[in-house]
Amino acid sequence: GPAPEADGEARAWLARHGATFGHFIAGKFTAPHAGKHLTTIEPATGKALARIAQGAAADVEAAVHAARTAQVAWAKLGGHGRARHLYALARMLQRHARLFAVLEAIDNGKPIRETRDLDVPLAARHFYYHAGWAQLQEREFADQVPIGVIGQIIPWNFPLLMLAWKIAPALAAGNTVVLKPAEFTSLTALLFAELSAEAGLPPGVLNVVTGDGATGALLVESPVDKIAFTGSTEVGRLIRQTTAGTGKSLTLELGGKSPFIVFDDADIDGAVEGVVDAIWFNQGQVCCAGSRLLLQEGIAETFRRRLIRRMSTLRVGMPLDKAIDMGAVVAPVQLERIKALVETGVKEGAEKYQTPGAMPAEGCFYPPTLLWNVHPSSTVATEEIFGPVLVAMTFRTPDEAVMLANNTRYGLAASVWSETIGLALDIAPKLLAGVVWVNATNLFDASVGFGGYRESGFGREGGREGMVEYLKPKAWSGRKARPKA
Ligand code: TXE
Repeated sequence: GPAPEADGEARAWLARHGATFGHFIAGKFTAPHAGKHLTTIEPATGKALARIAQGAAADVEAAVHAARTAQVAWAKLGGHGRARHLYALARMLQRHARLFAVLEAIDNGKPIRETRDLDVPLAARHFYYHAGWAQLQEREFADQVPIGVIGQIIPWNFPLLMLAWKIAPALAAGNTVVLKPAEFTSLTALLFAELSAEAGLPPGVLNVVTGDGATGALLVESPVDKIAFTGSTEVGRLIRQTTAGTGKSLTLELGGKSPFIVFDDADIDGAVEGVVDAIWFNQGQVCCAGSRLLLQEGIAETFRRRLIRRMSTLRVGMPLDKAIDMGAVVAPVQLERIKALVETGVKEGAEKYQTPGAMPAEGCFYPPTLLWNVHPSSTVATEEIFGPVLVAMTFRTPDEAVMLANNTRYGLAASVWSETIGLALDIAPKLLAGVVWVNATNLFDASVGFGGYRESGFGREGGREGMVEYLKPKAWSGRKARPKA
């Protein structure tokens, strides 16, 4: 196979910082006020990778202050001025694409092929796209003003891409940001912040405060004007409670248990490839992963056989190996969670199939897994597993498919597979999901609003609707001044 991607530049960057990082506040690295750090590991080896600062109240306060100070000038710069900065950030990402892709793979455990071909280019695309909105802002959003200072909390599954989804629209609209990356995966955010300063972004426009959930909670309680959160439904609920009655705006992008529905007349091989992408992309750590496979009875057996055959060709291995299909899951705690849920599934009566190939001995590896014959009300059919585990059920009629698909507290995404366009068009509107893909899965674009229904949250990211989340309407009227007597 091809040689593994070289990691020299990423290791050199870590070494230059002594593998120890402060917060990034007002344009520079700042040692944490209380002097506390957390150690992050490399999921593929289990070895210590870096020390990140554990943000305390004084750190959050300093970051919010820096963002507040910078916001007036950033808004005054106007749409055209901000667009120049967003273009510069997009070009910076492209210039350092390799470094970002390698660092992300090392820090998160995901395959280099994915960070190189998806995470980094999609992040760059997000900045280019939102530079366009900044250009149009005065005209397209004439009666709207920026919200102010935004606190943004992101998860570990797409660290750099979620950073882009959060900060590109916020900055385009004239807000400034305090970003709290996930404690497992803060490195690409720190690299981004450092390089954004080199690319000329004014100090205080983007601040990064690292730390665990306690730091996130401090940011939620700080005097920001809005919180934008992506993460677990449980933490989302907490944040909604904390912000209630404070006047802070809020958007939440939470968990999912998205259905992947295959009808008897579907292109079976196409749908099998779709499943691979839906649940084994990014080790299944995708909020909109097609994690519930709903098969119409007539093809269920054929589908099972072809899927298991396809699973046997999937390779699990080291993230920097360009020939692998799946890398490591993000952390030991997530690995244990996945193992426990699969055991529960088996206890509840499911048949378990796993990819038989060898896996690296150390690190957080888990094989592609299929749980067959799962009962719709069982734990594994209802709980988000957030790992490479697919659960399968069957249905007889289209109505039954819709009922099963909607039998969840979530509503992020859904995927429908059929060669009968009339059937697909009949089903799609009945699915309670923010996005429905037909004969496709995991299609993302900066120009399309992404977000959930029900307990998957509210608010949209991307598109015009995503810009609106970072603006507030301002009615503006008055009378002509009287001529002086
Ligand atoms: O998420 P958390 P965890 C789901 C998925 C996964 C489970 C647990 O099912 O198995 O959540 O993951 C910060 N106030 N998703 O525990 O805790 C935290 O530091 C403010 C789905 O890692 O929600 C991190 O930056 N912030 C999901 C971010 O919230 C708090 C992506 C997300 O971590 C906080 C991630 C608090 N009280 C997990 N507690 C998706 N929808 O994509 C934690 N945080």
